[in-house]
This record gives sequence, structure tokens and C-alpha cells, in this order.
Amino acid sequence: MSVRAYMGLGSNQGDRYKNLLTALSCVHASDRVSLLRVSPIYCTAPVGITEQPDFYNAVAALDTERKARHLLQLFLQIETRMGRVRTMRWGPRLIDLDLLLYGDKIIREDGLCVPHPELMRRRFVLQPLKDVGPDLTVPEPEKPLNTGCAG
Ligand code: PH2
Ligand code: MG
Ligand code: MG
Repeated sequence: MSVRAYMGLGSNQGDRYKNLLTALSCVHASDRVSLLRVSPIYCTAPVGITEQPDFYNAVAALDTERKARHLLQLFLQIETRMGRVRTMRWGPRLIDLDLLLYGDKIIREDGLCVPHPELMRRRFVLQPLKDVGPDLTVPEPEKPLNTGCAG
């Protein structure tokens, strides 16, 4: 059974535009994932740690037969393959692929939080999300935060 999922993309190191396109083509080439729609790419001021370069951000709508955890694993694999080295939380990154929504599921597991815990607070996510899913509703978790969830 296929599930509609939404992926957030961000980059603020190297060729930001190319990084987003490379990540999208990796997702497109992956098994059991169809890339349905991609938002415009926005140049956004950094949120959190403000002393870092501006980001390019976008959101893609996907259909997938993968479980949420396998989809997240795919995103992490693509980040690693593209050369992302994790340093500081919310710091500069070559590519960041976040699982924002997975159907109407609410998942609060170690390392896997859907809807993404920061989603409703981040304009750089909300705007492109609206572009690809204008009628989208976000399921409300009972408890918005969980310490096992990385932003
Ligand atoms: N990602 C962060 C922290 N801050 N700011 C912008 N503008 N765009 C991002 O993608 C972003 C950020 C951590 O994931
Ligand atoms: Mg992120
Ligand atoms: Mg991330």
C-alpha cells in the first residue's frame, strides 16, 4: 500500500542548488519511492544558529511503499553518500533531508518523529509544504515533543 509522504530539503554549504537537485535525483532513483511534486526552492535566513550562511529550502511530495523508518534510512543514506558530515545540531549542512509527514501517521519513536517536531514553527518548511499540498492537514500529536526526536 502506498503512503503519501513529505520530505523537507535544506542546504547551506557548497553549491546549494545543485545539492538539492542531487538529493532529489537520488530519491527519484530509489526503489519503492515516487517523486510526485517539488516546491519552488526558497532562499531562507538561518533559524536557530543565525551566524551561518542562508539556506536553500524546498519540500517534495512522495508516494512510497516503504515504512516510515525505511524512508528515513534512505534519506540518511543519501545525506551520507553526498558527503554530509554531522557536526553541530542546527549548524551548517551540505544537505539535510527530513521526513516531515508520513500519511496521517503520528510516530514518536527513538530517532523517528512524524510529524517533524519543528514543522509548525518553521516558515522555511510551512511555505514550501503549502506549495506542494495546499489542502494538507497536519495530524496533531498529543504531546508535541519528545527528547528522542532530533530537530
Ligand atoms: N535547518 C535547521 C536549522 N535552521 N534554517 C533554515 N533557514 N533552513 C533550514 O533548513 C534550517 C535552518 C536544522 O535542520
Ligand atoms: Mg532539518
Ligand atoms: Mg535532518
